[in-house]
Amino acid sequence: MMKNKLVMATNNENKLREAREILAPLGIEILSQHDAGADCQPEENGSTFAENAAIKAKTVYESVKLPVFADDSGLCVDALGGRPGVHSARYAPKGQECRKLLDEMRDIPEERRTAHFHCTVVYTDGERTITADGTLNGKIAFEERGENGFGYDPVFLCGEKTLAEMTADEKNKLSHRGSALRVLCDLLKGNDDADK
Ligand code: ITT
Repeated sequence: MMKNKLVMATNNENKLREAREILAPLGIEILSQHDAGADCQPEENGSTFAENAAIKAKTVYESVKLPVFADDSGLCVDALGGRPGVHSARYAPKGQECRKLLDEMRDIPEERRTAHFHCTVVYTDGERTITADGTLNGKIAFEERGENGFGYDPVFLCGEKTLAEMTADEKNKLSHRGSALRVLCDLLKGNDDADK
């Protein structure tokens, strides 16, 4: 049966907020792992987004025994061979990631500044494990712009605007997280219809 309440395995308040904004219109309510009683920080020792998302979802599921999903995401910069990628959260101390990236890329010309955000979400309810992906293509700007969003949003250009210059709605319509969560929702619904 389609569950309209899911636990999100994350300690990142911004991901939680965005997932709520994206899933509320689809009738899905999200409980944080903290509110569900799981105060854990699973060790993300996988080498892919999918492995790390599965580690987080399964660890929190074992603790709460309710349907859970996790999001593992990051920024992949072409000129840096895909870095910081799965290491995006650990690339620099919180709040300094944009400055460090701009510094590392200061000699890279505009045409070689292509990048994408990737998000893998993994759902588990103890019986089924479902995985969905989303990406967002863009470019790394030469300076930080905008106050919204989090992480690398002030340096990620989508057309004329950085993600931090967009409203939450504008970002969620385009974002890697929005795409992955909408695909997950469709897969969950498809599964439920097949069970009927
Ligand atoms: P949890 O593992 O607890 O969910 P986390 O922040 O450690 O939280 P990740 O390991 O998936 O999560 O790291 C994702 C990092 O990638 C995140 O901390 C940001 O630096 C970056 N990131 C992911 N999505 C982003 C977005 O939409 N905008 C800006 N930066 C993003």
